[in-house]
Amino acid sequence: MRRRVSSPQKLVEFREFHTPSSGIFFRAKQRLWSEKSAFQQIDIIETDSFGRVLFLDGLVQTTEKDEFFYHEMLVHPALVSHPAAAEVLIIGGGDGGTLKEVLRHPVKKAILVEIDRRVVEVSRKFFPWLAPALADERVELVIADGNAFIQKSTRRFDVILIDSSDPVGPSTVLHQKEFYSRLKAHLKPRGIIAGQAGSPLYHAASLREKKAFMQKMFRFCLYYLGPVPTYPGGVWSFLFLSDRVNPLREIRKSPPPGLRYYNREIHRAAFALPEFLK
Ligand code: AG3
Repeated sequence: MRRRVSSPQKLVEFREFHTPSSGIFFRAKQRLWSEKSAFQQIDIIETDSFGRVLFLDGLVQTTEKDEFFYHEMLVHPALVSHPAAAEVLIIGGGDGGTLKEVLRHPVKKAILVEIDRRVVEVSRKFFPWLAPALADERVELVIADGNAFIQKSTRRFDVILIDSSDPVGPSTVLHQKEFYSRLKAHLKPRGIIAGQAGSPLYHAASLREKKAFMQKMFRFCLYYLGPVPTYPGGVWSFLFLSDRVNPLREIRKSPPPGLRYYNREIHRAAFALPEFLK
């Protein structure tokens, strides 16, 4: 059931509810794509305020205007802390924003494991960064369930990035203990895992739960924060995990050129947590 809507039509509003009585809306100048894939509802709209916006099952995943807040903060704290990341695994992130940030670093290999082929195909069409990223010879695209991939694979990585959906819903498994212990077995000795961990305001229970089991699993287990204007609550959390690398001690390298959000000062500041999170 695929529907390409190419002619401008009357303005449609897309809304994501963050609670039963609040949320965010976008007025679509144009609906660029709408499809029910085998896994989820995929919508892309064109807006005046945020450019192209991708929704999966009605939840905002990425917008052209603010994607860099999220993608830079997911990727660079780990890649700048690692002394020499050569092999990087990305779980999820079929829209390619995370991949594009990884490729700014001199990595040898970046594997993107996305469960829904259609997210990649549609994003490739509508987001300008994805096609060049996929054409990069360092990139390998695997269409598979991240959890299944990691159970089968025997490869080890310097950095593993988890660009999943919210900690509630179909992505739940990607936020659980079993998944992380499997990931850990695929890390090289100085390896780092960084993952998106949801909204500190709306997913507080998940953040608490995760911290409880992660700190038993990794010597360094730290949340860090960054703003993402179009995500629930506007402030987003990320988790940094490693047995060897302390992100506050080891800012090993300069950030790659051309970034719009992340820098050394942001790196340090992002690990400062408000009282309610501590
Ligand atoms: N992954 C995290 C999306 C979470 C947004 N949640 C929400 N809108 N309720 C985004 C994928 C971008 N590469």
